[in-house]
Amino acid sequence: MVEVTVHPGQMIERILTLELVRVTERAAVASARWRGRGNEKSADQAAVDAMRRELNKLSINGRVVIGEGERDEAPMLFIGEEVGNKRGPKVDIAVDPLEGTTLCAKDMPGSIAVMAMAEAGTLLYAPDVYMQKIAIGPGYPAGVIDLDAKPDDNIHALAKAKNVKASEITALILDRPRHADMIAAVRRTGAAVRLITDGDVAGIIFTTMPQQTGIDIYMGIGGAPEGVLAAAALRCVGGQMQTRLVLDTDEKRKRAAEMGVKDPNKKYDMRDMASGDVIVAATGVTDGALLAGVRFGPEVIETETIVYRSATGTVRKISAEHRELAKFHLD
Ligand code: VTB
Repeated sequence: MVEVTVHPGQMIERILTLELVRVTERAAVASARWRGRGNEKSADQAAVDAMRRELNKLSINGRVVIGEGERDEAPMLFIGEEVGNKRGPKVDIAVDPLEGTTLCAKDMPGSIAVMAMAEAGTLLYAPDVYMQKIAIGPGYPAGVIDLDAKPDDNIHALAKAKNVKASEITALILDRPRHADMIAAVRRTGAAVRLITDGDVAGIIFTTMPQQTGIDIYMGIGGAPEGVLAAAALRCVGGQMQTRLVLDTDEKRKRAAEMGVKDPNKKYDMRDMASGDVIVAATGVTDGALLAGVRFGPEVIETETIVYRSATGTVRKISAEHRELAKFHLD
């Protein structure tokens, strides 16, 4: 018989991996009831309620570092809120109970319930502002991409590292007017641009599985909380990511400073955003390239979840059939 020695700290993490899956499953099911109803607020609220309820059952001493907003504006899962039953390890919690609220409200592909849990003090405490981001998946030499390089230079450097022509590269970019110049510059290299209307956490994760998704690189400006969640996932499988907070007003600089941001122009890399051991779980709400959405049957609810663990680099896809439906607190 093979003996497996598990470090006590790792044991907690291993057990919590499945606990995290339960949390995102509940949030996904709750918000999936609101798919296609045109009501972003209710879809988000349902996910928040479910996620908070489950988080508070976990044997952790958790603190929300990425949440629904600051205390005065978010009654639940606000930044700084303590979660868990206090009988476990000290951990940082980053949540986006419904990433892609608009996608869910319109029943469009790609909305997910996502969260990360990490050793206390290791996730970037990021204000809810915009963030410049660039990311690629694993397998490239360090320093191939640079947030401050021109988009076309990044495409050419990546093509060279991949040993293909620029025309064989596909970049994923959020479809926003602010990205018009970037999109044009990427297309001028011959590379393709896939535009998404929302959901750049999944968008960045796409770069880690180019064979499946067809995406080689993500670039553009999205939310900072979403950036930290994506960095945590990338930490588990490898890849490169660089970001910078967009602190373009005194008010934003002040808020960031209060949250511990010393240098407002700092260029963060993946490890600045997620420096310790981390677990990330995401459950599909609507169908998407990463995950299938929730399926409601007469007696069974099905979910699909992906869970990443940095300590071992293990990625699990968990397809679940739920038969005890009372646990979802659906009316
Ligand atoms: C970004 C992106 C998110 O919303 O925050 C975006 O990171 C909002 O961008 O994934 P705009 O302000 O330009 O609309 C998402 O797409 C979904 O929350």
